[in-house]
Amino acid sequence: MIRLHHIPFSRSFRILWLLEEMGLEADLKHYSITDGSLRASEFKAISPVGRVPALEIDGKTIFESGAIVEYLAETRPDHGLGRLAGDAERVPYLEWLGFAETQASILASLNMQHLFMGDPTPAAPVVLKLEAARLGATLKAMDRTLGERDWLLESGFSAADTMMGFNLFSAPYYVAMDRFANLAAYRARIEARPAYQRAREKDGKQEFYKKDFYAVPEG
Ligand SMILES: N[C@@H](CCC(=O)N[C@@H](CS)C(=O)NCC(=O)O)C(=O)O
Repeated sequence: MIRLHHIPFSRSFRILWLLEEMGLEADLKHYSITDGSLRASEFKAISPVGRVPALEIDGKTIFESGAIVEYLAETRPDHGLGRLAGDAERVPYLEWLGFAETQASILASLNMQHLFMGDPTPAAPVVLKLEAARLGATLKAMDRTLGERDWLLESGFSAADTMMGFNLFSAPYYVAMDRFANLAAYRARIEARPAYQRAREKDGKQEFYKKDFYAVPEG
């Protein structure tokens, strides 16, 4: 039995999508970011700071999406989605796995300030502006790469692309994407993948974003 601890539209979608790419069926255990379920002691025993994703598989429980992606790619090499030690693209593969979390940490900060902080702790416009600009810089770097190839790696689709299954879908809430034509084409290629489509059908309804775009407030 494989069980994915999951919140719709969050980083756990990366794993849901990768499992679909590998044809692995998982039981989904749903949480909400606001109802306290991530703070329950049973979940903290699985994920020490109460974050998703966590994956139960092969008699192990694994937290951290990058570690889960790498574990799945290494233990299921027949799918060819990892770039294992010795592969010519091992270094860019690892770079993109890490890059995804650099980018996601900016998104998490924007989510926290725009969506989850209440009135007693208003977000500083200058910080929001800086974070949106830093996010834009990461998107520009990706857009440049994707002008040269269809997927993050020259050799083709890999598990590194599934790490973007959170980032690329959250970023448009904070950064106008119309200046990133290559990213738009990349997103369309992602959305055309049957495994991605199956994962979205299983994902569930996102509960964070109430507007289409969160502009930097005046101040
Ligand atoms: N680096 C971790 C980050 C996990 C993470 O922060 N997940 C978010 C959802 S995208 C979460 O569970 N947040 C709950 C919280 O911050 O309380 C990973 O990639 O798995």
